[in-house]
Amino acid sequence: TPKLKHVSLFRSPSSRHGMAEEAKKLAGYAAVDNHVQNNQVVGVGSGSTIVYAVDRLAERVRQEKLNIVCVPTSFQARQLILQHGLTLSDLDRHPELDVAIDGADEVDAALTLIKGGGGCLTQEKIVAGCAKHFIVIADFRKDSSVLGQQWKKGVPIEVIPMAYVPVSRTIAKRFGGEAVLRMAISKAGPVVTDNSNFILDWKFEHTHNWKEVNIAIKMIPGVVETGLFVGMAERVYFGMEDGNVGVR
Ligand code: ABF
Repeated sequence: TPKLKHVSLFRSPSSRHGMAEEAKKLAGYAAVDNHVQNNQVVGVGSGSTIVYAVDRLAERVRQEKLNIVCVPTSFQARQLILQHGLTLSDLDRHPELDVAIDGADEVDAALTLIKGGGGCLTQEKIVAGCAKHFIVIADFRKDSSVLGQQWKKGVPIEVIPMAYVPVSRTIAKRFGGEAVLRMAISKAGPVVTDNSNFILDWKFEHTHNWKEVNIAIKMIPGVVETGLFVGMAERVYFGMEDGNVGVR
């Protein structure tokens, strides 16, 4: 049999993808090191960047014997907390959090965020809203002066399933662009959130007053939550391509 040539499934660490992974780690570690202390209740976000933050949190809990309680923002976050042997709680027992740490899809100059690319926006916003400090972690690809420059998939909006058509039509009519039902990768059906709802991705055509649009969209009957996080993030850590951490 001819010897198979070794083909790596992973891209080299010098690729943009490899750099982004390093950058996520830098951001996650910085947030945990700068904002988590003993005896705190910590909100745990969702996505791939938060995985590094939870790694670091678990490491510190072990090494420094910290007493930390974690509140998840999704099923994924819950699994991460359990897999790392951290203490799992919820908002019934811990409605006030010291800090919440989460990723984002895009961050603008005013710290307005688009979140929900992973579909967990509603629980993420609830947990962030219960935290004294909401800290965001991201790699350099999420850094933007104006929303829409980096993240091209639009603003995720969680909707009650029976309302997705009227909500989509209302958004397009009032704010322009189009709000498209997010389908599962298999295309067999729509993405269903942890709350058993659907997601519309609103592909906006131009920049808006995000504070006003966020409120206006939330008032449309059938909308559960938007992925616009306005005035919530206190600090954002960006892992940079050069190995540094940028803070905004
Ligand atoms: C969550 O995960 C989301 O709000 C956002 O959509 C996403 C960011 O994921 P990643 O860290 O993988 O880019 O925080």
